Amino acid sequence: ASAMWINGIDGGLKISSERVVPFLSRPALPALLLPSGGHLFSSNAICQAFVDGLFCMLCVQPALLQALHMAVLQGKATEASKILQGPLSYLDQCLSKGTTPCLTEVNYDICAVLRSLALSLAFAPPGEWRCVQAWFERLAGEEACQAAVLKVLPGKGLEVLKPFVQRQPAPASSQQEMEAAALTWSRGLTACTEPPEKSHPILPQEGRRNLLLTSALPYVNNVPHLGNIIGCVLSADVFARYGRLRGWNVLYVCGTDEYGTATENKAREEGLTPQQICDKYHAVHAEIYSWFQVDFDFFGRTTTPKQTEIAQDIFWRLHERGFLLEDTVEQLRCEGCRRFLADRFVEGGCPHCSYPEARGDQCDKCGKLINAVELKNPLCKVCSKTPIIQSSKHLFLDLPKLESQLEQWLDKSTAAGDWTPNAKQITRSWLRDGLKPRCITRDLKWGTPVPHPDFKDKVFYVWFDAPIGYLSITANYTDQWEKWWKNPEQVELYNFMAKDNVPFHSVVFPSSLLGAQDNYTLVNHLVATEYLNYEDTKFSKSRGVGVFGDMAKDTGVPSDVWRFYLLYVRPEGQDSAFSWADMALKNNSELLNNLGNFINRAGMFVTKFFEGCVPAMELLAEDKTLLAQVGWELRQYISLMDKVKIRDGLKHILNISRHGNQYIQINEPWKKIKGGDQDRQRAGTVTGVSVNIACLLSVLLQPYIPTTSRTIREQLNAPAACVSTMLHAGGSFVCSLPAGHAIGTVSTALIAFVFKRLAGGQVKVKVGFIVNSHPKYLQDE
Ligand code: B3M
Ligand code: ZN
Repeated sequence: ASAMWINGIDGGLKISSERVVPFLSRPALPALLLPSGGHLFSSNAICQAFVDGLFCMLCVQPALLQALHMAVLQGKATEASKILQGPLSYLDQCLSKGTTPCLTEVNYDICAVLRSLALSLAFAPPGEWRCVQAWFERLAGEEACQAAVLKVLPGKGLEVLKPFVQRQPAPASSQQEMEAAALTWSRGLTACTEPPEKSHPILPQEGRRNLLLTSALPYVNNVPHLGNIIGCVLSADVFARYGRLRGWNVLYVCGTDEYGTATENKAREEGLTPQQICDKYHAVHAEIYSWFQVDFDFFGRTTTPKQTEIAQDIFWRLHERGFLLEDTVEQLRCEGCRRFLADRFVEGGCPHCSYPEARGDQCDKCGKLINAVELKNPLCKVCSKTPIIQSSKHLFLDLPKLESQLEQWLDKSTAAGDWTPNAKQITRSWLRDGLKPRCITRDLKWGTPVPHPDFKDKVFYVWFDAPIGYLSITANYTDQWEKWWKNPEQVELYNFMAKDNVPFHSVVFPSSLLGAQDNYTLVNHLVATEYLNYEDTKFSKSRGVGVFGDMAKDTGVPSDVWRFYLLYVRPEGQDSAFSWADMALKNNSELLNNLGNFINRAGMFVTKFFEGCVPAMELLAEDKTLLAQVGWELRQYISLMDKVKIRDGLKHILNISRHGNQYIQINEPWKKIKGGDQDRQRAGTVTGVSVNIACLLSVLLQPYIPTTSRTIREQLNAPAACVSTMLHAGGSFVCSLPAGHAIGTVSTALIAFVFKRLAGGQVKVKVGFIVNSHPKYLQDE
């Protein structure tokens, strides 16, 4: 076979006849160049890649998956074709009206070819769905498509999809599953109680899952940008909210990280004392997070007497147990400023990657830790003089002595807990390089004082001190803080952070706690995000690039919309980017056209056609299939969210409303309501099922967009127990708004506020950005 090269352009897969695979000397195999730059050689892998694209792009995706399951694995082609009947005639309609740009504009996109091929080969009886057929024929006529199809499906037809279909969870299609879904649905809310009100102080409870959540403590020298917000506080907030819905006993603490040279630098810049800077920026952070609806149980700070008490206690315990070493170190000292240049008081070339603006403790470019005297051409951050080297006595945490204990604990924690892959990998590479003693003292004034008489004028290094902040902040929340922090048997600890904070949380801080030997609760689940970029570049405070917390608020775009978009692009598993145009697009296509549209329609039908009361529902097979599909998406959502896959979880919520929209579109209740008795009853069932799905959606959306979620439930007049039933008790989709239930006033402006603003064509954002809103997505509003 001759080789072909399939290139990824604009995310679509296109074919070219070039025989180029850079590192393949004998281009004898078909190869697929992935958008990531990698290649796939095995034909199975290639089919898999195509089929993935096929499935995600297809608007009749759920039904097709189900049909493929039947046709490919069970050999039931006729039944399979019945399943596709509804969605395909809908697709046909859309094509005939030309209302699906995603389908008509794909041209000879390879996925579309395979998709239509699959449809036509297996299911389309001659003469039916003429537009679908014509569409397929037009695409299939393209030479490039024919070549691709021949290579990928060498005379095997649908069989080639077998390995793929087998790996998919069985879609709820069988009679049994439909009936089971209908039975669950019919149980309603009867068995469930309302979720308990939060009462402070929240303490671990016997017999419950007790989750202690922290997000990295933001430095107090700046205004957080969107990357900071999604990286820790917002991610932890979503998980905390989800956990509470699940009925777990959750405590979420955070606070500002106030010591360290970063604060002192900022104080000098602004002509304030470090304490004044802390007070000012603590308030700024608290206000921004509150605007973003981050629901901390307690938001504290590190400059408190409790911090001194607990840090010094841990220090003495380490000292008594022989885990601290004394050593004389060479340090940079600025003679102009008459002080030692620790950490952020000095900048120079990184000894590892040569990045010219590395700090005295860590390089922002390569992330490696640095010993300040190793910097190339170091300069004092204040007066820009070249410092001299002078020695001083310091204390070190003896990491080599703690290493084997640490490794034992790490093996257990990473095996049993949900550590993100980047957290495991960063930790492994630290251990592979071998641990060295780490200096925990500094010649500074602004910090927790070192209590040892020989080190009177020193303070603790901020990274020794800061994680102890989690404990002291909890101690400022409740005197019974030890029930959380010295209780590993009952408590599970989740640490949320961006990946550059990983080694301090997985190696250094656990070593301190292990060495202090006081039965501390150590991290069970370390959840680290990748980086969020800003458009095509990095967020940068110094260059003024990016969106900062206070600006987000000034744009007039509601907090829920910011949350939705940030969570939709959460850098989960890989770096991602914030983009204004994409935010407008995702809001319009997902929040408005998909979610908002569905929920509004469901509610409006009840109001307009049924005087505001949920109509009687008489479930047919088609309705039960939908219940089963929604149940399946709900279970996916739960299993992903349990593993803190927040972005992936959101995709399943959106799938549910896509199913719902399709269901309404196919059944056309606005027409049936004008028909005879049977039609009117059908309109009632479809409306009743839809408004119940809307209620379910409001529950699933609560962790992401809490205000909208609450508004939906208020408008539907939904019973409080729907929250606990649909998540907490095993996650089942039940009828929570039974026939006769009176809903409130459903306003069309449910989540449309922002989109109206965006719909004008442009949004002028105060901070100087102009956003195009792609108005074509709004035409059918
Ligand atoms: N303040 C670093 C940061 O904001 C640091 C985190 C401390 S977590 C205990 O990225
Ligand atoms: Zn200086």
